[in-house]
Amino acid sequence: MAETFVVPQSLIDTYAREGAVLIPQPFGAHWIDGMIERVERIVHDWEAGSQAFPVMRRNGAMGIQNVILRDPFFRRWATGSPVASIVAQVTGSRRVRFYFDNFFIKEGRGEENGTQLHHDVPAFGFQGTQLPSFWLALTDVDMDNAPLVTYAGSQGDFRHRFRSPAQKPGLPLLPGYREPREIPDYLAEGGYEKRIHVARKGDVIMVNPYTIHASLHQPSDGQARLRIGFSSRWLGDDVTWQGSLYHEVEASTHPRPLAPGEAPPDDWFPVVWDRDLGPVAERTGRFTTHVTLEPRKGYHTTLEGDRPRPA
Ligand SMILES: O=C(O)CCC(=O)C(=O)O
Repeated sequence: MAETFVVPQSLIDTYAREGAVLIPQPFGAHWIDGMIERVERIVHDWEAGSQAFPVMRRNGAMGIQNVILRDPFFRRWATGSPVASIVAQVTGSRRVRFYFDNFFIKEGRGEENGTQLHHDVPAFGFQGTQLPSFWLALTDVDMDNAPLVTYAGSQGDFRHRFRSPAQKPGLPLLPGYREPREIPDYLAEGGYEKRIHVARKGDVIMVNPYTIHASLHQPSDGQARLRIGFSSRWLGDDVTWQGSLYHEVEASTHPRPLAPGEAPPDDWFPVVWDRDLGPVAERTGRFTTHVTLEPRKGYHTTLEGDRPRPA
């Protein structure tokens, strides 16, 4: 039976007001210990030549994507721990579906591995206000270990979009988007206060997809430190497909083109948790998603939506 965790109303209010909130220790130690053991094993095996997980190491940082789909322990966490019900409580969503996940591991020393200012909404083809990042600390993340930084209130009225600083070069600036170099002006104009989220291993920081965030970097003091953040993304009631040229890879994974404004199809993104029915995926065993790293061959995305690629 899925475990429960009741999020205090004060934290739900903080998330609504500030666009981010730290939730202290919502999971039993067995989940956290198991996840740490698994991710250490994944990195160890990758260093020994395994290709089972897509690990990327660069500039004192390491990323691993889509671990939940590939690893049975992480899948059990996604369906049997309180994660999906916490997402529902904090975002006010009636139903929650799984989207994808990525690890943000920092193992370097110095400025190169801080995360740049950005928000998540432009990076995803599915968009809405109920699509949080559920960022779980798997190490202590002190001031000197690259804590997350968010700007309170910068989720604004959900109309602003800065294209991703990590976007593939050469794409045009689409209508409705601004350049990421304009983010500091947006923050200054709004007077949004900077919050630095020092976290203990096992703490969660939930971030609204419109909230501007970043991370500090590890200091250049010669000491090797490991900082592990595990970010899973979840789809709530108001999320629909808004794919554009910026979401070509994601669209290419879809078995059929989605219409703009279409809700996540049930068979691609089955419900994990429902306010009336509780932990649906745990009971039915139906759990999957459609974001993978490997674009499906034969699809491309146009400004009107994604379409089969002409022969
Ligand atoms: O952990 C980090 O440094 C960045 C995390 C992040 O940007 C995210 O989860 O969206």
